[in-house]
Amino acid sequence: MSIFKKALTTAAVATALATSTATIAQAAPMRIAVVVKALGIGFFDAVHKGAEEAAQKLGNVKIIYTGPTNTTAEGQIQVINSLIAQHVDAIAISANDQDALVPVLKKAMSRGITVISFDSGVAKAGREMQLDDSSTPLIGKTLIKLAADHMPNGGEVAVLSASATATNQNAWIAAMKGDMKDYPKIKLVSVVYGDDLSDKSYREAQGLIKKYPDLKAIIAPTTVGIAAAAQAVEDDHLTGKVNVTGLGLPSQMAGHVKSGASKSFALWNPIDLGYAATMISYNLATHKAKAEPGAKIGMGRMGTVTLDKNNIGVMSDPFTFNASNVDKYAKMF
Ligand code: RAM
Repeated sequence: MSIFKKALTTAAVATALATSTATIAQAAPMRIAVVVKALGIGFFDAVHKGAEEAAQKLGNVKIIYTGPTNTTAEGQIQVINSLIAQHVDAIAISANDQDALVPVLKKAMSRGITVISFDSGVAKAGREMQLDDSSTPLIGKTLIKLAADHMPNGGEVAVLSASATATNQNAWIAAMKGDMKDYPKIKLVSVVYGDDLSDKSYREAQGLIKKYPDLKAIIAPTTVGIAAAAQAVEDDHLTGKVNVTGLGLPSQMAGHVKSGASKSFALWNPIDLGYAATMISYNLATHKAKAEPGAKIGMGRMGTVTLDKNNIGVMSDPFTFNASNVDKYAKMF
């Protein structure tokens, strides 16, 4: 009897152990690292919000939101090495340099980590796919049109960008330059870089204002740059003379639209971007989808993204904000 009892107990213990091991295996969350250009940028805080929303929806997914303190490739390389050491399941990165990150991201992929870039892309060899915020030609057209709409007689414009190696800003500026043929009366006098740092962007904007007294518009295709430039225009009492436009966050630009420093600007929804990048990372890491030309990859409530021959897909169109709608969106991002 006692032997029988013991046998039962052993079986019960074995079952309990097997169950708890299964529970533990199932309970380990998938870790998706969202690596941004730098911490402290409002745009990426909104991306983070969307990533958390996707993780909640998926369940059993943990977001590691991280990035360097400055928008440098060196800083991102350090961050990625640490994520490799932690054996994360996936990395979704907005790159400070499309080439410099390739070796370390190749290393990540060789260790079985899913790697995608979003927003600011990595060269093909360093990622499985790239999720563009919006179509590059469309952003180029939008940027110059935003300025031109308020320059009936043409004149001088300057660009205040993020870092000189940012893949996304460089592509948008190149597209915009191509579209300037449709605006023969508008002259691009300078392109300067504020590195997505508020104080540097502010100083660069002041430098442009000083150097080009006839400047009609500053086009800043960066949320940090556009807000800093609008502040510089207000502080220098040039509202109405220099129009600040480009890509901005409604929450940071509403006051500048009210002051008149910015007539209008554009952006896509950065919360959707973080959500979509997380959904894609999950689908690739769980092998529910494969990044290859022509593939349609699920993005949850955002539908699917179709990859081109370079494994690049586009999320959505940019949207224009002005005095009529900025307050509504300022509450969101
Ligand atoms: C900044 C960043 C980001 C860019 C936006 C528009 O927040 O440079 O990469 O997409 O601006």
